[in-house]
Amino acid sequence: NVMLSWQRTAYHFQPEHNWMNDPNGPLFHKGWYHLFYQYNPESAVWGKISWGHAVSKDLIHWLYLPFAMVPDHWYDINGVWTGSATILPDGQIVMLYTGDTYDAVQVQCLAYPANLSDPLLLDWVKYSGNPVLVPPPGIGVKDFRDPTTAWLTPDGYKWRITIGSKFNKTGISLVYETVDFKSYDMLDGYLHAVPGTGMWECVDFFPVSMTEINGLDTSVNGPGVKHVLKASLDDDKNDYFALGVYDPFENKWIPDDPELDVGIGLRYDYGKYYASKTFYDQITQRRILWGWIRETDSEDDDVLKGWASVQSIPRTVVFDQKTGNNIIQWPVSEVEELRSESVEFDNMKLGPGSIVPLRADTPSQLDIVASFEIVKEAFEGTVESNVDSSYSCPTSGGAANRGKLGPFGIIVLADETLSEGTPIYFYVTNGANGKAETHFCADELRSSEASDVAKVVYGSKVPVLDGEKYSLRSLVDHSIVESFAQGGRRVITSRIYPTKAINGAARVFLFNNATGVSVTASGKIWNMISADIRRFPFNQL
Ligand code: DQQ
Repeated sequence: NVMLSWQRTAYHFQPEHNWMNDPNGPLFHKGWYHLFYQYNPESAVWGKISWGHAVSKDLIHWLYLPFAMVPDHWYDINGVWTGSATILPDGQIVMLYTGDTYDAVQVQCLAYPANLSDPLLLDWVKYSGNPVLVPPPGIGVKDFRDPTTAWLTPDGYKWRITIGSKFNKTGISLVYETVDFKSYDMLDGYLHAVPGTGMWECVDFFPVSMTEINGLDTSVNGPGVKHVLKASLDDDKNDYFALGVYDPFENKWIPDDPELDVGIGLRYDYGKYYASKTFYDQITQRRILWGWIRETDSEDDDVLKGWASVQSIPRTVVFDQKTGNNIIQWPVSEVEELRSESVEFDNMKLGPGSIVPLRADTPSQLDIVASFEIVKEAFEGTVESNVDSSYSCPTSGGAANRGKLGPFGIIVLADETLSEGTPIYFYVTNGANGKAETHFCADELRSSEASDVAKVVYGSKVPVLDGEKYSLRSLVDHSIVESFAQGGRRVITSRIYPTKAINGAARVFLFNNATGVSVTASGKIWNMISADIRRFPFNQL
């Protein structure tokens, strides 16, 4: 449908047609990054899922390959669901995934590449003894899915995986041990359980270094290492994580802060982002995160436009050494290959209520970095105008709601008259204890003149440390805006549907809608060229 074609992204990964959901089994092999993904070849809505497959040299330009796996056995005939890759020390690749059986039971299955010397890993073999795991007693047959990448036990010989489930309303992660990935023992207890969080989908479990900036292989543990446990909550469709310590002898992961436990504490992303999965890139020593950006329009519109969903720009994940209780997510540096001409702004003064247009040649494809400062004295005597220490982005009314110290930020994918636009901004309040608190928000209330799309305000509090400016980065790509605050301490992905602010008609602005302070803005805005994403040229080989 030509009418909706501008919504297609220029440098985010998406298939040519039809429905995509979770990223699956990401890995690096013989010079290529591999991305598999939940894909319905039949239509633009979820259905009988196959594994789509694409490869890239740089995580940005992609070549579509034939499906890696399709539903063709009794144990996955209703869908080849989400799974993860493990690269063994001898270079073998093991893929574990969930099969939805002919009678809708969730089972775990093993697959491996037919030919490891093929850099494209075109052919996948399903193990003849599949399924390798069925739901254990006491676990619902529809509550047992999405095996993780395996990690080695301290003896260096056995492997473990975890699989999300639930018991009544408690979200749990079951742990299995194996030597050959064909037969498994279930360990007693759970890796972790959190009451009230419901079914845990797409659990991810990986170490982060507290002292180094590189990522860690999934099996690393020891002093100076924390473990991230992530669950995708089926009940509210968000990815929650927590930092903690993994004790492999007790088979337990303990959160650092029980009040920030999995499912009740921090999220990877405060916008539309789900079913994410990391992998360890052994070449560049990065832990890289993929996530599914869901649609927020109607299924009818998805069918009309012929496709649904996009993958996020892959992000590196590291421990936030400065706060000690966060992670830092940042777009992989390869995305910067797409930066072309730029415009800089330096110490631009924005008085209360000001809006300043920025020049851009490709205003729907941008990489924007901006930092803001407000005068320190402004924090004093603000209590009356910011009494609302309970400010929160989602209930705030958005960027039109003025306070003494905010909002200020950028407006992207706006049209000339600002009848459409998506403000990404900071809003500073005096917290209950008299200390300043900063909120990072993305306001979709006027992101589209279409009527049947979600229009909400996303966001959360973000720690701003002494000496830090308010800083943001937004990757703008037609109908996706991925925004990072404070160097990646908070992330908000917006899936929006502009009807006027499209292609060259889009505009970008700096704004300060605070009533009581001026802010100064500095930054840079790059036009982004399109990524090359197309079918693998087999006919040219
Ligand atoms: N999507 C897959 C499941 C997973 C869910 C099915 C999460 O394996 O739990 O398409 O989006």
